[in-house]
Amino acid sequence: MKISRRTMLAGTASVAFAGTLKYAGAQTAEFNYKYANNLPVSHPMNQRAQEAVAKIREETNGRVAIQIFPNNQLGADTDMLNQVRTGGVEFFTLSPLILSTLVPNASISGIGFAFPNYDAVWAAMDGELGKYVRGEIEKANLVVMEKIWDNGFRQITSSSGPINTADDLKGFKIRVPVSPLWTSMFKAFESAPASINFAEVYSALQTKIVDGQENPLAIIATAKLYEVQQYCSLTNHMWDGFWFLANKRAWQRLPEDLREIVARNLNEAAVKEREDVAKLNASLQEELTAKGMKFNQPSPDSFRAKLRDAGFYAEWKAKYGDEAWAIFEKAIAPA
Ligand code: X2X
Repeated sequence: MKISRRTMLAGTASVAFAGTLKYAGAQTAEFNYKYANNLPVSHPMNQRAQEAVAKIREETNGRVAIQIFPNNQLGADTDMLNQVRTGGVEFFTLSPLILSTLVPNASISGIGFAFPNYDAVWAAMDGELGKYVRGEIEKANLVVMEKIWDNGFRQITSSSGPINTADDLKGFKIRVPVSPLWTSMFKAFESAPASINFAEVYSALQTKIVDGQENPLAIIATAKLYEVQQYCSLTNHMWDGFWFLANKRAWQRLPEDLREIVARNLNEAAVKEREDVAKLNASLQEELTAKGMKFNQPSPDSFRAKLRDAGFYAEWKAKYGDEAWAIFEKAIAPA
């Protein structure tokens, strides 16, 4: 590739905008696509995406250039979902639960306490349950990559004290992402959930609009939520991931051979990212403790009982319908 002064300058400007993500010379590529997401640059999702984007550029001989816009630079999740639908951005990663604002049954993988561990998660999401959800996403005219990326098992943080049992969640002012399933779950716990996009979470915690939030350790660490939250309760109350979505027209503009290169590299990156996040979640408790967080490990029993007694599972079974629920139950059945 010939590097002109113009491409060099364009590259420099992009670097300044995208934090530490490298980006070189969009002008020379045939397909200049944007990938937007809500996570800090240091999160494994952005690190592995950056590797994938470099490989895609190389393997397509520079024909496909994907620029990453991390950290809500192009808007909050609900805005970015609109953008990927209209083509304002070509790629976007989103939690299945937030995606359910467009594809109602996409949230089924986030039902409380569904998966006992990662083996069960990947068997389901790389298997029939994931296939079912991807079918639903495609019906909404979005393209979705086969491998879902990991967000992780979610833990509750607070500035007011540890959560030991379901009773401690009563009246608790907690931020939840914008999704009916999240709101419903914390209403079942009799908390006071507030729907807030991730773009606003740090400031909502800092200004005490809410007392707590829930996220996997990798996000608590990379988004520096430990600066504004003192307690972390390892509730593991749900698993969450990120579907890698593409705008359909933009995807179809790519010739078949380029689509194969893009999809293969993104899916390979997803599998590596899963390993990174699992490792991080195993090591981060120590690191976050050193930063001043206080951890506790509650038993899941009172939380599960509360959800059951509140009719949470029955309500969502009725909402998803018998077909989806049957696939879900099969996917979470002990092997
Ligand atoms: O918004 C959140 O909490 C996050 C970052 O975990 C999601 O994308 C669902």
